[in-house]
Amino acid sequence: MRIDVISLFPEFVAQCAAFGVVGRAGERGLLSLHGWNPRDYAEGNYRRVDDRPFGGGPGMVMLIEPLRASLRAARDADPAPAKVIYLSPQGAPLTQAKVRELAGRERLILLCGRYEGVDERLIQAEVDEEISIGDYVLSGGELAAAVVVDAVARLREGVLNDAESAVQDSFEDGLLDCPHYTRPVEHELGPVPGVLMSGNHAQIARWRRMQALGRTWQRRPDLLDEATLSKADRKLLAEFREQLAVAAPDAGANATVDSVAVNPGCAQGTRND
Ligand code: 4FV
Repeated sequence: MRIDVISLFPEFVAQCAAFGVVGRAGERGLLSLHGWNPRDYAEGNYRRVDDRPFGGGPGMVMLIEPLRASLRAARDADPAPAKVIYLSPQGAPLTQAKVRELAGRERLILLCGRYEGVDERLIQAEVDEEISIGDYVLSGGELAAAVVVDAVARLREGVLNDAESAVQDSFEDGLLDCPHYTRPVEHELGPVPGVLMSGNHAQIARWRRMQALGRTWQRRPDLLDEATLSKADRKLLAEFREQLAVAAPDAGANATVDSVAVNPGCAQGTRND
């Protein structure tokens, strides 16, 4: 996969993508990242890339031509067609589903704004899609571009080794992830849920699914409305809620009863007994 980044600080995204599985993907040629700086295409001895907003108001706006020229150079750098994504708070929220869609493409061009943003005429003429990583204002689109590069790269074939890809990531099926435990089994902070030490993989999968459903219900009910739950899922969620009601009768949905308490068969039994 090839990703071109249009940015006044192209090394920013390159640095972010130089570590861990994404860094390894680059070394193994599974991902090629290329930066293009609009200032390299700016005219005049000041090489302006921004100017004051028409209509007045604070801040500056990025000029059309330096961006257009750097976009053209990025497009011409590889014959494969590229989807141009502009990262901005006005974009559609980035979701795992969108990440999966983008990971299916051979080329992306990520346009990073700075200042107040980019001249709207450039967006209308050159941008295929606007994406936001969240309802807050960053000082530049680079961090958002780095998020896209990381989330997309890890879904590319061969980037995650089996162990890594086996992990059922959050949101893969629209639910939050279940809790995770590792050594030591006993710790002053509490035991590991017994079911995880049982070796009974069916029971473990059931427990993890119940936890994913329960935590999504507790923390992100909006996701539950989106998710398609099977009959078995609804039964598991009902069981989670019953156990929660037993474990913390007066605590209601937002009870942060740790998963041990809502799990019969916990090594030490429930903390509340
Ligand atoms: C942003 C976001 C974001 C807005 C003005 C860059 C900044 C500045 N991008 N998701 N949230 N961009 O805050 O993607 O130009």
